[in-house]
Parts: sequence; structure tokens; C-alpha cells
Amino acid sequence: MKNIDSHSHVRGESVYLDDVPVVRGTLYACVFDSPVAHGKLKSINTNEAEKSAGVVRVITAKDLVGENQIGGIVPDEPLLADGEVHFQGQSIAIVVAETEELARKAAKKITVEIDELEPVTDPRVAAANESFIVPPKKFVLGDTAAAFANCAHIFEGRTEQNGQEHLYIETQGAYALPTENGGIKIYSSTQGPTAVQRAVCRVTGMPMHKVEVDVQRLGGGFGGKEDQANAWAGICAVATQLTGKPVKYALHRMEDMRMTGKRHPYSSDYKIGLDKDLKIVAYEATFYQNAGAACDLSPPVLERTLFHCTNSYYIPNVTATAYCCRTNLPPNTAFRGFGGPQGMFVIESAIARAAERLNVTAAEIQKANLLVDGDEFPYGQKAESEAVTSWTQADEKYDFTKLYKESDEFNASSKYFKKGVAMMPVCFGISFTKTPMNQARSLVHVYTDGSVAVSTGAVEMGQGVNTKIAQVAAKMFGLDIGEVKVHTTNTLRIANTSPTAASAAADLNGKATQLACDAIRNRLFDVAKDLVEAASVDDLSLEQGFVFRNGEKTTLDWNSLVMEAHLQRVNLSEHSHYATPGIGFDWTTAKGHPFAYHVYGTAIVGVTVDCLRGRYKIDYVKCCHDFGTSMNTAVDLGQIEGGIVQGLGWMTMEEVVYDRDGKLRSNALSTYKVPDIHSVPKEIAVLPLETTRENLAIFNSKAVGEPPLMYGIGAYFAIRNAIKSFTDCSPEFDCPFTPEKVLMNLYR
Ligand code: MTE
Ligand code: LUZ
Ligand code: MOS
Repeated sequence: MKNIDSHSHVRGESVYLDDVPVVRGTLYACVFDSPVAHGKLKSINTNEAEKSAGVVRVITAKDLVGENQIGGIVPDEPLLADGEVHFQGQSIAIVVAETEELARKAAKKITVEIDELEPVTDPRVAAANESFIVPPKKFVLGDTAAAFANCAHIFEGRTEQNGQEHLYIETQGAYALPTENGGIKIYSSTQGPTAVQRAVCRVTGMPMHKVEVDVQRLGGGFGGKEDQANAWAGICAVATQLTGKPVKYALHRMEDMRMTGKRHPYSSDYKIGLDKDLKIVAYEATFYQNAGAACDLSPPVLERTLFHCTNSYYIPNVTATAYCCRTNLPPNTAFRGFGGPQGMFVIESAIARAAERLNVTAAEIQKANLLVDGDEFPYGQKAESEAVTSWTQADEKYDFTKLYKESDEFNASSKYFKKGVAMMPVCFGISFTKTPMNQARSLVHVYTDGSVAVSTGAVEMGQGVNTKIAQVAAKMFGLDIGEVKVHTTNTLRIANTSPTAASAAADLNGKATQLACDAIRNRLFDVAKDLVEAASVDDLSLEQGFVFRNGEKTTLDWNSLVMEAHLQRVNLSEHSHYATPGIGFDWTTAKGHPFAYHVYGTAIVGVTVDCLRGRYKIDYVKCCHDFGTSMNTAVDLGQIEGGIVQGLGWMTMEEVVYDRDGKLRSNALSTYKVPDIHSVPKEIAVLPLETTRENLAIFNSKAVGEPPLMYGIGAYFAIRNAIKSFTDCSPEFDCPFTPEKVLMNLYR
């Protein structure tokens, strides 16, 4: 089963925002953004821009008809800066012109008077100033104070983690068109069509039923378009409202890199206590999240850091505290893993530190503490764990002892190249941690020619969700996947959608599709029962385009059945709703059962470091991964490979650099390095975990979008181990491990 989009992708025929045919009279927007990170905005001079060729209108905060606000969780984010600027790249004015070039040219003619204020870029400085966006969050299990008193070994330290640019191939953008009676239709490159609809309604003052949002597909989102597509749709909508014309804006790469938020950097403290058998008895962690200048999704990201702060380990006594720190950077946002990777890096650092002090491998500590069935997470849910099985099956397949030995032998005979190996277990919870978001809807039409159209709330962004949804409908109706067409994600067909995020889109929208198909199928069986003279509808099934009775093919084919049902005036359409059962979380106690299930896995990562130059190669990432039962191995393997490489990039070469003035220095692809074909691991091996357990995933095929990213974290520790075999040092836990940083550690 391949991806249904592969044919049109390869031929360049797939439609993205910039491929939507442009209507005559369309105008183009361009934003003038703040040149400084913090200051009082005293005046905006738009005179020259307004006189500039082709300019139709220049819009500032005072022109907005609706509310100047796009903050979803906390109302702290104006669409256009008013009175103050809080980060470099913050939108101040919109220029609307006849062409893109003229809009960009005019935007350069805007000037502002700003009284600069001291910018804060460090979350610890923000914390010292008590500049928090929301109150701190805390998870407590057992009693860490009492447990530390009885530990054989205690280690404390600090970790630094940098952000990550999403670098979706398609930049942010939107296209707004006026519709009759004051409505607006928006094409948006968004993971959250409903989020866009809400934001557009807020800034234009329009009711939701007058705003249609349509999404064909995204050239990648990776979390960057869960919330941050809203602004650009809002900008186009406001411009359409004020000019009465269609308005389009697709950001240039450097605008996108400068103006949008990224993965959250964190600074964290840890304290880990072990007994003499290497059991972790107590763990304390404090996380300082660099949220940027506005709330955006920072609180739920911060919460997921806490949810995953013990990764795949059972620790009976845990105190984890997390601070959401406001700084003068672009508001940071969702990014594959959603705070989980940041929590995991800290516990892995704590384990690595304990291992080097105790003169054991980190693997010995990791293995001794893996979750088993019934173990309690710090948030109260009990584990149905595959931590041990994934570790054991990976070991059987890849032979960890042999891989460690190969590396040691190589190092014994090599002076300037050193190998390093690290294990990376992963445990990731599936469900939005905000329970109400775990719902979805699907609209299924069977047409009289037997073809099937499906619409859901899921957005295709390269992850293959449309392929999976088509598979669900095809399987339910016993049809070839070619008989099913998955249509655009559209707020008129599917309302009140959750964003496509949390790796849960295939589960939520797939299950809704399954329910819709099931309802139609039951109605069809009632019709078929008489036609094939079956004793009961329970004897019927749909396979290979035919009705089967007691497992045997009848002469009644799908098309004839559909047409007969239509003639009998049977409804061939269904709109279904799915809500994940059995989940919930209570923040007043910080306990509950937030996740439908967890995805587990164990990876072993091997690297070679060039100890003269500080460069390195990732030799392999070999993992045993818990797919449940994959419904599409090609798509799922693609997700694993992509996730691993994206995780490796975050840990190694991708370095977001803001200077002390809060100005982004790594603002283009010449200064921000992402993994390319030369830097991907030479080998990525994936072993599906053998398990027969039932789960709440669609057709038992577990969510796969985010969890594999975290295997990449192993690369940091593998590089660190390689450095340690070259020189007697203990590198700080400060990612990414760029070649420069590696070199400095090699010769410190
Ligand atoms: N894969 C591709 N090709 N492009 C993307 O933008 N986003 C990731 C992941 N895989 C992404 C991707 C993220 S952040 C999430 S949450 C999931 O896909 C969302 O899709 P799913 O819920 O269908 O897994
Ligand atoms: N988005 C969100 C997410 O709003 N809530 C979540 O729990 C989540 N988890 C992962 C990725 N995106
Ligand atoms: Mo993914 S970070 O949930 O969009």
C-alpha cells in the first residue's frame, strides 16, 4: 500500500496554497515587521508606502474592524503591534498592492519610531523577573524529599536545549476571497482550519458561519502550522474585508524564519537519586521554558514536557516543576513532540551523568528502570508497557553487546576517529492532553456510480493521513482504494475540528470515518439481505467489490447494490462523530488518564566523531518500534525515517541563534543547517515490535507521527560517548552538539 499522493507529488501536480488558481483582481499583502525586539512604538509612518506604485491600502492596528487579538489560550497576541513591540519580526503594518513585488517594495518604505527597551531572551532571566505567561505547573509522585534522604547516589546538574526551525518546505501563507453578502473564503496552509476560522472571525468581527476555510494539503507543518497559520489568514482576511478584493500572502523563506516561532528552547535543572542496584528512586526536575513574547501553545507544550519527564522509566518519587517564561523572541510553538522531547532530554542527561560518575554504561541504568505493566506515571495513568519488550526484541535483533564491542574495539585502535553508542528508549502518550480536543468528524458520501467521497477534519501535510483514511473507507466497503476520494479539509463540510496534531489525526478522523462507513454499510446490508436471500444481515460482508454471504461471493456487486439502495430511497451518506473513550485529566490534582495509549520503542544509535575536526557521522539508528499493527508500512516507515532525521537535526546541526538584542542570526538556509542526504544516518533499521495487545488506535495501527523523532536524542549521547573516549572530560548537556561544540569539548 503506497501513499495515494505519490504519483502527483512526483509529477509536481499536487496542489498547495500557491497552486490555487488566482482570481482576476487579486491583491497581494506584505507585512512590515518590527526591526527591534522590544520597545515602545511611538509612531508609524506609512505615507511613502501609500504613495508607492501599485499600493491599494496600508493597514495598521487602528484600521481593524474586529478585535486586534489572535491569542487562543491567553489573549496576549495582537495581530498588528499596537503601542509596543515584543519581538523582532512582530507584524506592525500590512501593505496591500497589485503585485507581490510592489507590496514588498512599498513595505520597505514604512518607517517607525520606537523607544527601545531592554529585551529579555533568557528564560532564567524572565523567571527571575517573575515574567510568567501562566502559573507554574507541577507533577508530584511519592515523596522526593524523603526518598533522596535514603539514596546511595545523588547527582545534580543543568541542561540547555535550543529551539528548532520547522522548515516546512511550503512557507506560511493564505489566500482570502470575498464571497456574497459579506462572507470570506480562505485558503490556508494550516494544520487547524477551525483555528484559522476562529482567528479570522475575531479580527474581522464576522460570525463563523460566514467564513469558509479550505485546505488541500500542506508542504509540511511539523506543528508550525497548528496555531501560527492563523496570523497570515487573519492578515489576508482583514485586507479582503477592507478592500473588498481577494488578497494573497505567501511568505518568503526569510520572512517565515524571522517572523514565526519555533520549537521551545529550555533551560532545566535535575537531581537524580539511585540506590545501589542502579534503580532510580527519586527524580526532581525544574524546567524553564523559553515561550517567547506571547502565549501561543506554550502551556500545553510545557505540560507535555511534564508528562514525558520520566520517559520510559518507572520512578516512584518524582517532583517536576515547569515555568512558562515570557521573553522577547517570536512566540514559540508546537513542534513534533510538543515539549515531550525536551522532558526526555533532561532525564537522559541525568542518567548519562549518573552513569559516568558510577562508571557504568547509561544502558545499564536505562534497562534497570524500564516501565512494566501497572507502573504509575507521575500523572497517575498506569502503564501498559512495551518498554521492556521493545528493548529485548531490539537486543535480540541487533545485538547490543556486539555493537558496543565493535565500537570499543574500533576506539582501541583508532587515534583520531572515535565511535560512540547510545540507547534511546521512547514512551510517548497519544491523545491531546486537553481532553475536549480528542474528537473528530467524518462525512462520507456513496454516489450512485459506487464511488465514495470522504471528508474529515484531518489535514494532509505529507504524513499520509489521507491515504490511511482512504484505506479505512475502502476496507469498510470492500473496495479498491481507487474507488475512494478523500477531499479537502473544509470547515463547511466538517465543523469545529481539532487541529491535525498530537499524532492523533489518523486515529480520530479514521475512527469517525469507520463509524460513518459502518452506518452506511448497515443500511446497505438491509437492502442486500433480501437481494441475496440471506437469513440474517450478520451473514453478509463486503469484499472485492461484491456482497459475500457466509464468506462466499454472491453475484451482487457493489455498484448494483448501491443503485438498488438509492432506488429504494435509502440514505447513502453519513456524517459521524468520534470521541476517544475513557480519557480525562484533572489539573486540580494533576492526576488522571490523559492518553488513549502510549507508543513505545527502543533505538540504538552509533556515531563516528572526527576528533581533529569535530565533525561526525551518524553510522546507524536501529530501533524496535511499537506500531501496534501497522495499516500502512510504507507510510509508517516514512514517518519513522523522517522523524529520526528531524530529531537528529535538532540534536546535532540545527542551531537557532538569536543575538543579545533578540535578532535572529540564523535567518536563512545559509546560516541554519538542516540534515541533507549526506548527513542522514548511513543505516536506519526498523524492527516492528511483536505484540498482540489491543489498543484504541484505528485498526490497531498506532499513531506514528511524533514518537520516532525522539530516537534522534540518542545521537547526542552517542556523540558525547565518542568524545569521552578521546579525552578525559565530561561535556555539558547543551544541545545541539554542533561540530564547533564537539571540537571545544575535545580540546577543553
Ligand atoms: N510528516 C510530514 N511529512 N510532514 C509533517 O508536517 N508533521 C508531524 C507528523 N509527521 C508532519 C509529519 C507532526 S508534528 C504530527 S503531530 C503528525 O505528523 C500529524 O499527523 P498525524 O496525526 O496524522 O500523525
Ligand atoms: N497539540 C495540542 C499537540 O494542542 N495538544 C497536545 O497534547 C499535543 N500533543 C502533541 C502535539 N501537538
Ligand atoms: Mo504536531 S507538533 O502535534 O503538529
